[in-house]
Amino acid sequence: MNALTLVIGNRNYSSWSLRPWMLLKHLGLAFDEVVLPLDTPEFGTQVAAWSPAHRVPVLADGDLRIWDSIAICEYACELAGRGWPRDAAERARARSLAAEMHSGFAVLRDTWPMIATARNRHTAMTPGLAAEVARIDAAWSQCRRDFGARGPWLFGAGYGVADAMFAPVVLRFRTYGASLSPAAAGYCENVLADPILGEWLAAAQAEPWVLAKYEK
Ligand SMILES: N[C@@H](CCC(=O)N[C@@H](CS)C(=O)NCC(=O)O)C(=O)O
Repeated sequence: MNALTLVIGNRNYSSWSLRPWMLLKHLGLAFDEVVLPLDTPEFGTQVAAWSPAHRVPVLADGDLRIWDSIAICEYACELAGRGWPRDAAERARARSLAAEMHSGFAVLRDTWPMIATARNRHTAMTPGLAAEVARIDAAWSQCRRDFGARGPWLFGAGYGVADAMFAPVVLRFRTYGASLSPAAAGYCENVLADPILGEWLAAAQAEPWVLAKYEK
C-alpha cells in the first residue's frame, strides 16, 4: 500500500482525473488508485467518503485530502521537487497555460467531451470551437518554437503540469479530428507516443461503462 491514493473517475470520460494521474506517473510518485464510476447511483456516497467537494479527482495523503486537479498537481510538484520549469519566466508561462486550461475552453470541453479511446467522431464546427482550437494550436506552437529543441514537452525536456493539463485535449483532438498546424500536430504525436498515456488508454479500453451523455 502506498502513502498516496488517487481517486479518479472512469478513464474513458474523466478528463479531470487524467491530468493529475499523468503528472504523478511522470514525476515517479507511487500511488494507489481508486476508480469511482461516474453517473452511477453509488457515486455520490462513494465520492463523499473521499472529497468534501464531491468530485473526482481527489488525492489522499494520510488524513490529508487534496481535491481539484490543479491543487493535486501543485502538491505533486512539491512532493517531487519538479513539474514546473526551473526558470522563473518559463514557470510563469507554464502556470499561465495551465491556468488558462483549468479555467477556460468551455466550448471545446462541452462540444468535444473526452472519450479517451474513441476515434472518428464528428460534430459541427462553430466559430467558438474554431477559436478555442486555434488558441490552443497557437499556444502549443509557440512553446514548440521556444522549447522544442530541448525535448518533446511544452517546456522542453521535463514533463510538467502544462502537459498534464492539456493531455485530455490531445485525446479530444484525435477523437474529433481537429485540423492543426504542423507544430501543434507534432506535439500531439509526442503526447500520443507516451507509454504512460498508453497505460491509461489500455485501462480505458478495458472499462465496461458507456455513458450516453458523453457519446456524440
Ligand atoms: N475543477 C475540478 C473539476 C472536477 C470535476 O468536475 N470532476 C467530474 C468528473 S471529470 C466529477 O467529479 N463529476 C461528478 C459529478 O459532477 O457528480 C477539477 O479540476 O478537479
